[in-house]
Amino acid sequence: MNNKSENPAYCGLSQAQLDSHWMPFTGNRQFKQDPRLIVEASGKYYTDAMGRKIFDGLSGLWTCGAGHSRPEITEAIAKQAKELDYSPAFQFGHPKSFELSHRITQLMPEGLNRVFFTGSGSESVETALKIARGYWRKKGMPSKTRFIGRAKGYHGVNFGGISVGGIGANRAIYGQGIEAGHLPHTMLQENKFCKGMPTEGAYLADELEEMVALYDASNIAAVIVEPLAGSAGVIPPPMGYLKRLRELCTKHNILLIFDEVITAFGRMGSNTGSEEFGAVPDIMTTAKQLTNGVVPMGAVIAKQEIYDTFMEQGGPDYMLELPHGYTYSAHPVACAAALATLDILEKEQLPQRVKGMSPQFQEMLHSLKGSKHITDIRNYGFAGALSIGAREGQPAIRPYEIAMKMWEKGFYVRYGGDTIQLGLPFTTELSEVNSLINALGDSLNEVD
Ligand code: PXG
Repeated sequence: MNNKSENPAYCGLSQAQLDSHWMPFTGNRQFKQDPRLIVEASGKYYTDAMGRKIFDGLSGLWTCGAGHSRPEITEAIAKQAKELDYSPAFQFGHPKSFELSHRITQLMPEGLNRVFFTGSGSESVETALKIARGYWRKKGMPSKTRFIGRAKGYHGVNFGGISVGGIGANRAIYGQGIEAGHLPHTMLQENKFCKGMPTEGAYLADELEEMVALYDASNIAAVIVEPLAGSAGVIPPPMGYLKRLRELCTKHNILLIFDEVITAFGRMGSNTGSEEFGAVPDIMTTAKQLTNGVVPMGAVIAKQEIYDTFMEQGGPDYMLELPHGYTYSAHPVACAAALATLDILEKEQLPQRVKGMSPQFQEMLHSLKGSKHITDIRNYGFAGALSIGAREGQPAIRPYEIAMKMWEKGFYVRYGGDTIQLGLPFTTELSEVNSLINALGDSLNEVD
């Protein structure tokens, strides 16, 4: 069919309409020649423009673990929009944000009990970095401004986030960021095909001592890491690594920030990665699963001592203690979506379900070892990734080709860099894992 507007794959869109949207993290030129349009979602499945059902193998973008179009959430949103569609975020409040913040603190490791709302993961990261710098000023240590991130880390796309982030392609064209150093990543050769947490690599946390020797702790505000690195391709922490980082941060009086935008609210089989891996940060960043992806929202959770420091050093009561916030911080509709999401996670015991089923997911995923092109497999909870060997001269093309084969077979998986990533919906059945893994095996074979 030559006329695009008559081709059902285009949903009646003209080329001009397609061209007008500059899509995020997308090969725009390629997409607009052959768009992959999704028109509906329900439970664990999408419907594409051609009416095909497609299994959601990444829960949206790690967002929709409880499944799509949950009536509990959509009804809560509709009710909230009718009752109070928006309320000013600054100097006024609405009851649901307080209900939600208190609810979130109950899911947090002990001591993290002050919640600041944002509109996304990137905003959560910027907020956490600003709180960290502001905190040291309030403490009378204004030289503590540098951040330490980690190679392969992903902390969103704002300037602070890409500066502490360790994915070169996301930084390369943007020039100078903020002062940051980077710990080495933890993907060791000897940990290839490791199931769950690798045993080797805790010593890599000791590199922080080198950074302290180089920059001096008096100049370092915080260390920020993902407990499990998501975007770089599901890199679980080596056993003992996060505890060691915690000890070193405490020893040197450096704040520890866990970026749990992917790991919080169930995906690891616990409420948080912190709980699952047994190390407690000073500040945690979250987003994504908080509202099941239905309305944009993030939350930054800080230790009370950090909050108290801002309050004590805040001057007269009418003064702002933290000159920071977003028009959409604690948006009432987002709060309603989050409360309904947390109800579902709790009622259906979804983190526990993930924990119970993750050994089977692990075994099925690792059954792909030995398949064509696979150079590594990693997993934890309901997160998994395959590393794909590069075709000579065309480094990133094979994961794309594999993901497109999967799409043709009725499975959405994420491709990026040299990886294929899986983030199963929390309600996935074993039979669905089985079909997904079989389709992956076939797709790997079909690609040169
Ligand atoms: N921190 C972490 C750890 C993330 O994973 C962000 C911050 C930024 O969140 P926002 O809401 O600003 O996008 C993220 C986002 C992938 C993938 O394929 C991961 C993310 C986003 C899109 C795709 O792994 N993570």
